[in-house]
Amino acid sequence: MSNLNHELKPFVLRKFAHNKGYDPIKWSLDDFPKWLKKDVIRLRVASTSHEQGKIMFEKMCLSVILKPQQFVNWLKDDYVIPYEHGNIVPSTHWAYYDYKPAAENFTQEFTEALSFDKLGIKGEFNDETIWIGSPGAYTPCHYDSYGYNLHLQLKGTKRWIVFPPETELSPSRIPYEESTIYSLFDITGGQLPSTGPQNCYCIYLEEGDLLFIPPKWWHSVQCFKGDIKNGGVFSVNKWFPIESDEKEKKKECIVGCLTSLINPEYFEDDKEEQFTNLESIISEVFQMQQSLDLEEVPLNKKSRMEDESKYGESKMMKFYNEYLPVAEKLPQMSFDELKREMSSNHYKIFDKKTTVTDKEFMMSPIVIPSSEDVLLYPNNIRKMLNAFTNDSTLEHVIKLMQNEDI
Ligand SMILES: O=C(O)CCC(=O)C(=O)O
Ligand SMILES: [Fe+2]
Repeated sequence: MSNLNHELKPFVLRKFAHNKGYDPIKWSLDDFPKWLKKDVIRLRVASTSHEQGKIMFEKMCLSVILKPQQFVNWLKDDYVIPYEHGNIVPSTHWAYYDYKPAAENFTQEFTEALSFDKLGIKGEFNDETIWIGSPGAYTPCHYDSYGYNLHLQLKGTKRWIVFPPETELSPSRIPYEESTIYSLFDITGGQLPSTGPQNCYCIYLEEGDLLFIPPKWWHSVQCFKGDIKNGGVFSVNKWFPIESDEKEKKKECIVGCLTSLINPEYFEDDKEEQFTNLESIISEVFQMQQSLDLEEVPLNKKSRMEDESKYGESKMMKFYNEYLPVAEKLPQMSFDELKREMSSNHYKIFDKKTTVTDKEFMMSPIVIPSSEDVLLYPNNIRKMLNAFTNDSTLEHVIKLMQNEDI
């Protein structure tokens, strides 16, 4: 990344949606079924009792398929999800309809009305992403490979814990998700590293607030308070591309290939065909890059994109400089304060050793994980994969791969 933006900090613009007269801020979650173009939805479900150290990655949650109206009713406590060990209700479990590309799942009318263009923030693609959850639902700590992020809160309240990129949070590509680098620290359970910088930022996003997250900042996000009428926590975000994404795409391609090579499930299929696929993916990405390299110029001098101020880092800087003077900075928090924040309020966090007999814990039906992806890999394999997919390893690999002599 160029040094143009290494000093960027996250900020929040309170009531941005209201100030911009953004229509969706007035919508009701009751209309959720009307917005969708699908008859059923898939939710990620887990217990609101958080066992310390057990990060509820997607594959560890229960996957539940509901009709959209059932989800709306469930959020209001007017419907129960039947499950073999007892009913799933919002007081014992959370549910998250998360990470859903708007264009793929919602009607054109909805997608257009929700576009960030309507906030005066024009983007190159229509790739707004939708998140609707109940209090307690969370996305484990991670950073995103591409671009910078604008996240807009529409209903309810969400807590964001944000860490600078240099924080030593044990990045891992297991469990694998394209363009997501997870931390192995259970931030939701208040577990934090004892080495490296010991500070983070913590903010509660309320209805209408827009959060700016600079490239590569870690974040741990949890639905906190549901909308008064509907019980849901609803937000929409968009990642805006920057020039260095081209290089990130190559890294992601290599990570995808390495991960699939060691994934046990992968070996069950026809190996030969898989390897041919991997080879063609790699050469496609690198060929694409070669043609870009020919016209490559230093990115901070001249953008490949036709209108410099419209896309990429210069667009980000324009947005940053325009809004920083009116923005609210995220309050800084020491790790000790964060631990207190996580243990003091809101959610039940249990230490496995000391609370097995806790009544509340026993009464809450524990969701059986569908598959514990993280545990599928022996420790050494996980370590090896993370070493090979470490950012500086990948930088070096790309240099070597571009060297025609080898
Ligand atoms: O809202 C969430 O649960 C996660 C959001 C997120 O990771 C993002 O906007 O990049
Ligand atoms: Fe993210």
